[in-house]
Amino acid sequence: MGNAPNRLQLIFLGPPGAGKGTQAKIFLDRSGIVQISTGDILRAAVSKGTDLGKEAKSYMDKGELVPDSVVIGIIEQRIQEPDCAKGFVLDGFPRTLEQARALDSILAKLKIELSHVINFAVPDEELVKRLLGRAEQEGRSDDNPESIKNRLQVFKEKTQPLIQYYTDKKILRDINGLGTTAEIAAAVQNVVGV
Ligand code: B4P
Repeated sequence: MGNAPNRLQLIFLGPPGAGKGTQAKIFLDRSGIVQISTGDILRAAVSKGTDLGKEAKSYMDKGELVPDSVVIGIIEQRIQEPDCAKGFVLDGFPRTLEQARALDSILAKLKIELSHVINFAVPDEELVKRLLGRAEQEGRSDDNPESIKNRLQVFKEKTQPLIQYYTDKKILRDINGLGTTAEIAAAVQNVVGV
């Protein structure tokens, strides 16, 4: 097993508001490597009113995770699309150990490996400030105080164990998520080399 030269498979990990989506977009502009955001895919389904969207909305508005089987199915299909030939940045996936283990199986079948898992560390107070700021600007339905509190709790219970999971695999790299977006993008570039 091994990656083709120049392929990059990255995971951007971190709590809600850590800057995963923000940094994945900057990375896409710089490298041309696609961003796969489960949050964006689910929000697009909600706005189109598809069956997936109707199911996802009830979880997202409360700050709960959408069931593993749903998001795993989305990712399995998406990473086999032609625009992923140079690799991809997973933004917001995996979020549970079950998702991480499923991703390992999917990648093993495709004979590709994760390059790095970038963990953006940001204190809770700053996360809440950012998400409430976004609520004022973008009006996302899950950026309200109750849902934000739940999303942070869900992160600690369900997603934080992934830090140990990827530390054990020796591919986790911590990045300070405090600072300007340009400073953080430079730190990502330093780790990834692109
Ligand atoms: P996401 O869309 O992933 O939402 P998020 O965790 O809030 O992160 P996002 O990427 O949007 O924010 P970012 O940190 O970039 O998920 C939404 C919901 O979808 C979940 O709650 C869940 O229900 C569902 N879902 C998604 N994936 C799932 C999965 N795998 N399994 C199950 N359910 C899933 O940035 C936030 C804000 O911070 C922005 O306003 C930005 O401008 C600001 N910001 C970023 N960097 C900054 C910086 N350096 N300084 C100041 N502000 C900054």
